[in-house]
Amino acid sequence: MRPRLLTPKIPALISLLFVLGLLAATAAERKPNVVIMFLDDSGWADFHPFGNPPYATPNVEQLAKDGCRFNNFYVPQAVCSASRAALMTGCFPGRTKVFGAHGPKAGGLDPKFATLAEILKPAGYATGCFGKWHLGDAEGRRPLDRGFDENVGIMYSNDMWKNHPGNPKHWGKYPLIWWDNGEHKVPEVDHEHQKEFTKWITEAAVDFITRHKDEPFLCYIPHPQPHVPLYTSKAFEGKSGAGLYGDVMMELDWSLGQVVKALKDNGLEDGTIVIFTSDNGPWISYGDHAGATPFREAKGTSFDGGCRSACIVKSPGEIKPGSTSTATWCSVDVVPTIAKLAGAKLPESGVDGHDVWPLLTGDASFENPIPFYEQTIGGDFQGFITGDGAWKLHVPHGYRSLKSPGKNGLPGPYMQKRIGYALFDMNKDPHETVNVIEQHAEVGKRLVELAEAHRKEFFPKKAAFEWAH
Ligand SMILES: [Ca+2]
Repeated sequence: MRPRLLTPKIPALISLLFVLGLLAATAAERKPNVVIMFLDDSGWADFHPFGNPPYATPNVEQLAKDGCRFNNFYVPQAVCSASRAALMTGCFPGRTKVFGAHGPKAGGLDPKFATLAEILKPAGYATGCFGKWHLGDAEGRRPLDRGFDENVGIMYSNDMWKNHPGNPKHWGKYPLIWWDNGEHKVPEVDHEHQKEFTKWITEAAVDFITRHKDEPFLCYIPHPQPHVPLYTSKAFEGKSGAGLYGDVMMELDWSLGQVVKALKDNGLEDGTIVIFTSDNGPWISYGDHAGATPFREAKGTSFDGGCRSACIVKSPGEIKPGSTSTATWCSVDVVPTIAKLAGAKLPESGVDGHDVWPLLTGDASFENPIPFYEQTIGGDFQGFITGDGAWKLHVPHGYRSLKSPGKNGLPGPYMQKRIGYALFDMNKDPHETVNVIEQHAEVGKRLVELAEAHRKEFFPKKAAFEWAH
């Protein structure tokens, strides 16, 4: 049927209403700016108020006073690229197949999975990525190809270079490049450049915030530190009195302070959500060059020392200042939560996380709708934490455990261990010490069945899980 033609007066009225509506929307609800500071290998206890390290972290403490600290925040894989893909897409590694840490020329994130920047851009956002990308260094996979308007930093880990302590020949095959908006600003990074990384990244982020103060923006700051090799600028050398790791943490804390100050200076504090966390737990084989976690094991394992990160979220007027939450959520929830706030459309292929804004704002009636958050290492599905945070299930898998710590930038050895079907009551036993799968056989059976259904869908080549208790 052909539409009826409108009389001339009605289109004019519609136009007027449209313009008035637009003006009202602009005045009343500017979309929130989003700042995500994502550290690399920082342990849960590396900052006050989560831990009590022997160095000062006043800016992180202030962020916690102004926002909410989340004690039960997870990443779905405690390794760099996999964790970043989950944050950027809202999908588990089991879906994106981004596993482990990608070296130079490795595939990175398949463009069929939209990044947070690609999701926010159509909603009117300016987008910047400052730091370590690690989702592909080839043409078509870099930040400028993946929805970011601006990019400064490195494409993979800062130890994938000619000065690698264990295998310089292998890692030195390709130069570590410092990129600046598509250009090779430093064609081959050396020690003196690494010392400036935290400062350069901070300056770029502050500059981006200042230039984009009149439009909504996503400012993603994935610092390459405190991943080894540790470096700090001259201003922070020896500053902590607690060794190089302390100096590095103090510079990262300074960086956070500079970013928050830039928001304040530009009158943006009230309209900005700040998320501060780490991609995974500490790389403990590096001993005095690694951070600390109170939880079991560390980076590269699916125990909480690897996959539970300290997290603070600040959103003035929305999140209660100085609050603490033990609600469980995960980095895959960031994309759907931010997309909802920004009025942006999620990809039709779907995401694994959920909009958890009520959880972030302390709505006690909110129940996390997700049954569990997948835990993987490499391509190995190793278990999950339930969405209510009550249970951690491990299915049989091998894992690395520290034999003896290294020193001064050199790693110590790991030994291999193995765990069978194990169920931990995370409310009573957050350190995963007592396997209660026999005492809670009904829970165990239900969760192993859930794991088996997930395996079938995402890891079909892995042997089936069987309940045999
Ligand atoms: Ca990492």
